[in-house]
Formats: sequence, structure tokens, C-alpha cells
Amino acid sequence: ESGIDAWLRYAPLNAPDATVATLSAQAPNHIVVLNATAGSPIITASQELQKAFQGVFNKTIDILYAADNCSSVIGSVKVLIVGTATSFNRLCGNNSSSSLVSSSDLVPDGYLWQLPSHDSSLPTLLLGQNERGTLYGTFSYLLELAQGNDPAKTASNATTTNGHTTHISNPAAPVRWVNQWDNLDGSIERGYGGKSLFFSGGKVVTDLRRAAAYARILASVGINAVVVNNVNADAALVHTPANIEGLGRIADAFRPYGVRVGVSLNFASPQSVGGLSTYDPLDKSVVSFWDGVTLQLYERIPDLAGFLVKGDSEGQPGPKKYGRTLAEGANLFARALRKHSPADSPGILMYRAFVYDQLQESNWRADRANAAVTYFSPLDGQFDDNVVVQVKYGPIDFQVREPASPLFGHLQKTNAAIELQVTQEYLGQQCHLVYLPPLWRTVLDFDMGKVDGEPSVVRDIITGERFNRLLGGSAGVVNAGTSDTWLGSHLAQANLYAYGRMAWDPTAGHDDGNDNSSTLSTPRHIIESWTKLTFGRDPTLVNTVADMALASWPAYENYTGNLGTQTLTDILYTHFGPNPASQDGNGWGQWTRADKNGVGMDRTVRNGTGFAGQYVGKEVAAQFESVETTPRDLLLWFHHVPYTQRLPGPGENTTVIQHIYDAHYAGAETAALFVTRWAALNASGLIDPERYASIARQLAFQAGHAIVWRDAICGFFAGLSGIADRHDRVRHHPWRIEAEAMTLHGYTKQAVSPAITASGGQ
Ligand code: BDP
Repeated sequence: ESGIDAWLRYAPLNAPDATVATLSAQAPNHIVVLNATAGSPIITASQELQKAFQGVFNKTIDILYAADNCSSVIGSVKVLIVGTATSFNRLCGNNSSSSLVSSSDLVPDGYLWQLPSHDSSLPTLLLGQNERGTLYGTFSYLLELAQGNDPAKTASNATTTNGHTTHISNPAAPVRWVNQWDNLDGSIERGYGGKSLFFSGGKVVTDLRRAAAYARILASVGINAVVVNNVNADAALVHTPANIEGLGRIADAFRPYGVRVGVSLNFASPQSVGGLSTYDPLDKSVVSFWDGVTLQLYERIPDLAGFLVKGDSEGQPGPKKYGRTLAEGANLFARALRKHSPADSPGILMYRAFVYDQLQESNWRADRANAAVTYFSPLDGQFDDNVVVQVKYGPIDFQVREPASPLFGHLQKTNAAIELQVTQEYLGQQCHLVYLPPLWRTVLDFDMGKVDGEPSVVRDIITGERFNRLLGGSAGVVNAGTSDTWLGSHLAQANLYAYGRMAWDPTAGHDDGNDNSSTLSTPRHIIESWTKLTFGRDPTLVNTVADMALASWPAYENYTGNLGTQTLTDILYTHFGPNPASQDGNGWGQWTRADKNGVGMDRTVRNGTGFAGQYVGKEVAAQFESVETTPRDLLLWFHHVPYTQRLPGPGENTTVIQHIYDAHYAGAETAALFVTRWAALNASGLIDPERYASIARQLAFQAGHAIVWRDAICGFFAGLSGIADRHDRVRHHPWRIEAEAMTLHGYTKQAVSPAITASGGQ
């Protein structure tokens, strides 16, 4: 149990109940593959079926191939058919034992299951709108079986007629991508799971088996493309024939899983490696340079997904240098893609909205949070149809709590995707358990306010539904690496699983207050299903992991940065561990405005940076404008208040400073509980020793680091404000064992930085 199979272990179902017994008895005798060529995702689907029935039910099932018709197999009992709906209707639809399926409700990548009732001799059908859809339908079917669920019962929108149940699932959006920040030298920027799966020493690696295994995991939750190289793109990458060939090999490794390759480009390449004197996006030679690169890529990778560009940000070159707009910059690549990609599936240009200039904006009146709307709002309507603007979920940078980026409300004539971060850059870097879907939900469910009298909820904007856009979706920064755990921690895999689920259905995990409506929409469902697949079905085990996961983001928020301050981490480079003093006066424009009288950044229109006014809905802007109506967990994001300020909202009559102390103690206490809850699983033998030990180590580290966080932040604010903790805890550092109180052999004292992370600075 190294973690390498993630949630695709297909483990035997121990302690079988009646459902499992029936599912096992109903396992097919044959898998029939319709009309598939070698390497097709349909073949992959049939192999996964075989593997899963072997693993879960210990049944060996043969695979039959039906290229012309399926009359020879369809009449025999217990057949499972995989293929596209179109092939099924052509090859099997007129057979006496089956009838045509209606595929008119399917969109590309969507699928249907047709499941016979247990006493029927009809075949089981797993049919996709396209080949990828067939694989997605197969995986989601198998993931139900592997949990011991009857797919016919768990399907959310199933209809039952004539002896079978039909379930249809369509992705909410076409863009369900992963971004890897892999450098060509094999390192991964903000990656915590080892070295790159793709690159080493400036080249694409020879052995791409792990790349293929990654594609398998991604496909199992509906991801359809990976941008394989860092957004801070190495200009040389796409220009050497050897690397284009290498990217082609990655695409070949991905293709059986329906995952396509995308490439990050560097704006200045025409000049830095193309020998031109300019990279002006309107210059003819620059246009033909990118044409040439795009053509070469499509020659080797006919199904290239597209490009990703970070321009004019954090030192990256972009169109502003030539006085061109960001739209002119984006359209340059979009047109090259359109010209060389198949007309029915044009390559997509993902253009990042993460555009800011930290040096220009570092004078104290400016606010980096204002950058995206300032740059992009005036350009709405000027982007080509195959451009998608990729917007980080919040206006700053993957913080533990941010209001949703107001830019979503401004992109009404532009395709938009949300950028989420699975790699826990600011959120404990995989050394802390932080289960992210509850955070993502706050953003996806955020209403930008009324536009033409209608609400504008982020999840409906990114699917294209709200403003009638054809393209849209999600991009998740994952940064998986060569570690057997992929991400550097077993528990962090739940975030990747959830990311796929939520990209497929941005309402997944949304609590509609009605737990009976569908098992898929209860808030705990994603983590519970992940736990069953990853560790096992024992209810104590499932409850423990789910409880810990759901408590983890609030705990991390409590011990790092509560009330809407950002994660009070080291901002200068590591983004790990407490360093609240680095949060002000730095060149990155990530500020908390903590001083001796108060804390928080005034972003009101009346007195502050004006950010609150960027929300398109006037009612939303007005809500954030006043201390009384700003939700408590965003108070310090929008307002600078005295430490003695009473908190707004009902139910808590406490001051801001006391809340800071209390929250940090509460958060660290929750982290300590994770250790004991996890240990109880071992005591009852509910988990394998390898993963038990690895996770126990991680949780023990987290509990200790949470105390370091607690004491550093509380000490910082106690010193700054001069206001004591009402419960007098801060001076005493409870639960902490100081190194200087021990007898040390072989150690010498060192000053630590920042000093507040150790008592006495040592
Ligand atoms: C920041 C990361 C940096 C990335 C940047 C980005 O610290 O490594 O390059 O975001 O998203 O959060 O481009």
C-alpha cells in the first residue's frame, strides 16, 4: 500500500453484505468491446473492467471484440457492453434482444449506463457520447462497485423502465484541466511529491510509465487535459525538435486515457530563441513564428489540447511591453491554434488572469487585489472564442480564505475557468491535512450579485451557463511527482479526487439542505467515497477520515490566519510556516496592515482601496462596504479595525484580538485531536501498517506545527497590540516542550528566523 494506485486499488470487498453478494453474483460473463482501435480509451475501459472484477469480486472475465455486429454475443446471459452510443446503435441496436439507446441527451465526454434489473437477461451498457465518455462512464461505474454500492441505486438521476435503469451523466463544462508546474530540469515549482514525471535534464524522460499511470488516475475522475510544463515557462521548451518529439511521446502515453497534452508558452520566445528583434503580438514575424511552432506541435500531436500563457506578471514577459492589450496577446496564440487544430475541436488558449506587477503596485495605497478586474474588465468581448480566461479563485493568491475573485462577474462576453490549487502551496504543503472542497465550495457558491436582475453564481459562470458561453471550466494546479503518493501525502490525494469530481460537476458536495435528494450532493459524500476506495469500507474508518477531513480546513484557518486575514505565512518565498511580520511592506502586495492599534486591510470604496466596489452586484459591494454586514470570516479582508472592535454578527460578543487568540488555540487543539483519532484506527487494526505510519507521522508533525503557528501568531499580536489574552494562555505556551528545558546532547543553540517561531528566538 504505497499509495501509487490512489483510489483505483480495486480491493476485495471484505465483510460482504447483501448488496455485495448480489453485485458479485451479477458480475458479467463477458465484456464486449464495440468497434475500438488499439490504444482507444474504449480498450482501456474494457481492461479496467477486467481488472476491477478480478480485484473486487475475484472474477476472471474475458473480453470479446465486436467490430461488425454484436448479435453473436448479445443474446447470451450477463454481458457487459462498452463503446460509444453511436456504435451501439449501429452494431447492436436492431438486435432482437436490445433496442436503440437514445443518446440525444449526451454532450461530448458524457455517458450513459443502462443497467438491467437483477432478474433480467438484458446486457449492461456503458456507453459514451465519444470514446473518452465511454471511459468516464466505465470508471464511475467501477468506482461505485468498488465501494460496494449498487450503481443502479446510487445514480443520482436514474430512470427505470422496461427492466432496466438508465443513468446519464454529462460534464458541466468542457475544460477540466490540470496544470503541472514542472520545470525542464525535473524540479517542480511548488511541488511536494518528488521530481517531475515528465522532464529531467532539459528533456522529456524516456520512461513514461508513471506519466501514463497519472493519466489513468486523472481520467478516473474525468480530467481531460494536462498542461505539462510550468506557467513560468522555459522559453526553449517548444522550440527544439527533440522536445516537440518528447511532448509527442507524453501525448502518446496519455491518449489511451483520453487525456490530452497542453503546453505553457513563454511570450518572449520569438525574441529569446527565435532570433527576432521583437515579441510584439501584432508584428507579422511574431505571428508567423507562433504559427510555425503551433504547426510543428500539431504535426506531432494532432489532438493537442492547447496552450497556457502567463504574461505580464511576476517578471514574465507579455504584451504590455509593446502597449498591446492582454486580449491582443491572447488572441495571437488563439489564432495560431485555430488555424492548425481540427475545426470541430479547436485548440484552446488558457490565458491567466493572474496579472499584476508587484513592484508598481507596492506603494501602500494600491491594492494587488484590484489588479485582475482593472486589467481584464475593459477587455470583455475582445477575446477570441477559443480563449478562456483562467481566474484564480480569489483576487490574491490561493489563500486560506478569500472572497471569490470579482473578475468572474465581469467576464460576460468572455469564456472563463476557475483556477484551483490542489498542491497546498500556502496551506501546509502536504505536511498538513487540509481537505479543500469546503474552501472551493465557498467560491463556487459565491454570488457575484444581480446582473440584469439575475444572480450570478460562480459555478454557473464557469460552466458557461450564466452568460451563455460555449467554453469554460476548471484548471487545477496539481504538481504531482514521482513520489508513490503522487502528491507527497496520502491524505492529500483526496483533494485531487475531489477536484476531478467538482470539475465534472461544480455542484458536487454542494449542500442543498436536502440530504435525500441525491447521495452525490451531500457535503460528506466526496470524502466518504474517496475513503472507501482508498482505505476501506469500515464505518469507523470512513467516519474518522471524513470527520478529520471536514474539520481540517477550518482548523488550518484558525491556527494560521482567521477572520479573513490571509494565511499569515512567510510571504517572501517559502510560503510555509508562520511569519506574520513578512505580511506587510513586502514587494508582493500581500498585506494585512497590522499595526499597534488594529489589523486588516481597508478595501472599502469610502476610505480604502476600493476593491469592495469591484463586485458587479451593487448589493454585494454594499455588503462588503460596511463592517456590520461583512461576514465575519472576511472581516479583516475588507476592513481595518481596532483590536478592541467587537465582532459583527450574532452570537459572539468578543473582540477581534480575543478572537485571534481563541481561534489559534482552537485550531491547534483540533490538530492535536487528529493524532488521537488516527491512532484509534491502528488500535482497532482498521488500516494497513504502511499508510498508517506515514499518515501518523504527518499528523504528529501537523499537531506540533500547529502549536508553533498558534504561539507565533498569538505572540506576534500580543506584542504588537499590548493587549493580553483574556485567558492568559499566550505567555505560557501550553502543551509545548521547549528545547532549552531539555538536556541536549549533540545540539547547539541557533537563532531562528522568524524569531517568533521559537520561545526566546532560539
Ligand atoms: C504563486 C506561486 C508562484 C507561481 C505563481 C503563479 O508562489 O510559484 O508562479 O503563484 O501562479 O502563488 O503563477
